[in-house]
Amino acid sequence: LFSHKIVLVRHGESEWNDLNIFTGWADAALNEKGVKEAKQGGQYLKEAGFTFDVAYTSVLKRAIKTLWLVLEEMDLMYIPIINTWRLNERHYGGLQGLNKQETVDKHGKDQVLIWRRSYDIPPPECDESSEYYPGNDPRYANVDKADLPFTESLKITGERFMPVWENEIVPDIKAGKKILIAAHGNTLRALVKHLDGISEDEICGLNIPTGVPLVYELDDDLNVIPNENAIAPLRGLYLGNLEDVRARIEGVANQTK
Ligand code: DG2
Repeated sequence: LFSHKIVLVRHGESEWNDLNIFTGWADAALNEKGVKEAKQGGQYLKEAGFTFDVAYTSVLKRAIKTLWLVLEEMDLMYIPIINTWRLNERHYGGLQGLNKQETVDKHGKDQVLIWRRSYDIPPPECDESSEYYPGNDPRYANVDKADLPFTESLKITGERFMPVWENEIVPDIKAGKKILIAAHGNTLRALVKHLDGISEDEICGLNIPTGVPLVYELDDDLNVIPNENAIAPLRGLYLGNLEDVRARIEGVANQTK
């Protein structure tokens, strides 16, 4: 049986993750802990004998830097890197720059959970004059204005990432290339929802930890071959100590207690 392996990794902890601030398309840097997590992730991949032919990431520095650190640990800095805004984090609209706990205090835990984790309810929009509207950021000058969001639900995030998945990544996988994707909490939630066929209800309870490589084995039709040590509802395998991974998943959930 011929199978393909694909590895996903959320960036290491960012300065805004640590400050518990909604980030979205804001370009927060990795902090020291995040740098360590990224290097550790690279070490796990190296020790497990992984190698890659091409890597995909967003145009946000926390994911890009994570990818660089992973590739450096693996001595793979020469492979091509494809940066695409379509892998950016979900745009958090009017919540970007706000503290998550303060937002709970103001709007209530249930409302914030809907904004963070519901499938198709987007957070409030940001203003067109806001520094967080991507139309005001030169890095998106070449993107069709109609594609630039004022806010995004998880559903919209998945829909704008899917063209890259279908038209670039799937053909690469089918051509036998080994792919690494360094992205974000919610872009990866959208991708694993697709890969694992997770329902709209179940995706609300799913949190992705920072800096932990997540390995998927796919058959020739790109269906997931479930790993026996996967943490449900995922069917892919997190590398590293699974107790530690579970604790980190809890930590993400607890950002808005
Ligand atoms: C976080 C995810 O994105 O936040 O935008 O604040 O993965 O880029 O750090 P990331 C953000 P939650 O949806 O988990 O609140």
